[in-house]
Amino acid sequence: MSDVSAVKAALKSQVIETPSWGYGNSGTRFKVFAQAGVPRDPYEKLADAAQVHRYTGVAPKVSLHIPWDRVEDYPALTRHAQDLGLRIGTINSNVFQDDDFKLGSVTHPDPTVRRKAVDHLLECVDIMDATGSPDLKLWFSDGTNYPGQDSITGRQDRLSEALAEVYERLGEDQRMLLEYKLFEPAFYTTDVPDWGTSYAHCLKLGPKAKVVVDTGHHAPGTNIEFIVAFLLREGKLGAFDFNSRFYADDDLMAGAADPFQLFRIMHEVVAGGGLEARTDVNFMLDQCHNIEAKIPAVIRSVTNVQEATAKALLIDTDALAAAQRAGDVLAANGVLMDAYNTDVRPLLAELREEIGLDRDPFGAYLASGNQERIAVDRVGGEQAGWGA
Ligand code: AOS
Ligand code: ZN
Ligand code: ZN
Repeated sequence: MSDVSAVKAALKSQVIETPSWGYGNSGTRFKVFAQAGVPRDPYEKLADAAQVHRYTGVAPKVSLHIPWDRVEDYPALTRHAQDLGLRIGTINSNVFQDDDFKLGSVTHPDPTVRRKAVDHLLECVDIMDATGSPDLKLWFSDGTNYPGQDSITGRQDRLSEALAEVYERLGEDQRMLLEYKLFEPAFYTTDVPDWGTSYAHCLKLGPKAKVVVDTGHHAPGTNIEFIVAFLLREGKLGAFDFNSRFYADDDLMAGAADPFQLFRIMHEVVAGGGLEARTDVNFMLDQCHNIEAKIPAVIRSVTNVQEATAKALLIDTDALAAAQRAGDVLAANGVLMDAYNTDVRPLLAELREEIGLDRDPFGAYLASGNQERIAVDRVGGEQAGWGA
């Protein structure tokens, strides 16, 4: 696509969903560094997300996490979101922070523990009904640490049974997003370790079950864009959890470690129709900001995703197709690199101006005084949940 107005229209319609836990304190298992002004409850997390949306214009959805964002009154939380110009996005389930889940949740050998886990997932669907959330995200930390610890096949059977029960509970317009992760916290087997496992379960479940690609959840060197292209072609790419990694599941800002990879991913997204409403791909961030200021870090992540998207949209697809048909390897690669090497910041600045925003969301936020205000107003902000 090289028509600038079409590029801008596509960029304006892209929605990037931000995670509630990205606004709270977080850390590693070694230390959680508390920051001044972090939200004290889910209401304040939404207020921070509203700041990101206010300056970027493309982040009106917020992922919640249960129980970290558990409240008494979900309709009230939903109204609060609406008042801030937001909507509640994905509901993230948590079956990994309870002592009962030491040996697994939905794959646990004991049926009473499995029941508890499935009940939590069903509760998350109830919350979706109350908040109008379209997606339930499932990430299972389930797995084993030692050969022989449990039956790999038996655990797949239990997983399948649990997923089927939750799938049945989904409403007409609700989806289930199944995330995979190579390892951690389980170090020998993980029950949903890769896209193939997630895809196979989703395929069996039906059209409302889709795969989530968390960019930090692969072995080093994995070609993530291939996975993206494959899943999109099969109609099974439900969402991204964008973040950056240097080593494992680092959860650093999207586009910080390897902007070229993010561009390659977005190229496959654009080529496969993933920006079109019909494919319903949810562009979420899944990050924690351990040492950097949180709201500006989320703003930067959003603009990094936008920049990668803009570059992907600028690819001269006619020239690319011609070079590919002619078998001209260098020309084809050159077309891609031309787009990647384009400075899209002026285009994005122009686009923001067109919708009444500051050209520089990061600078405008820093100049707004919000950061200083929340540092004074909020005392005793809470931990996001990670490292808790
Ligand atoms: C865990 O490693 C995952 O990336 C999940 O997406 C997790 O559910 C999320 O970070 C919040 O719970
Ligand atoms: Zn994730
Ligand atoms: Zn992760």
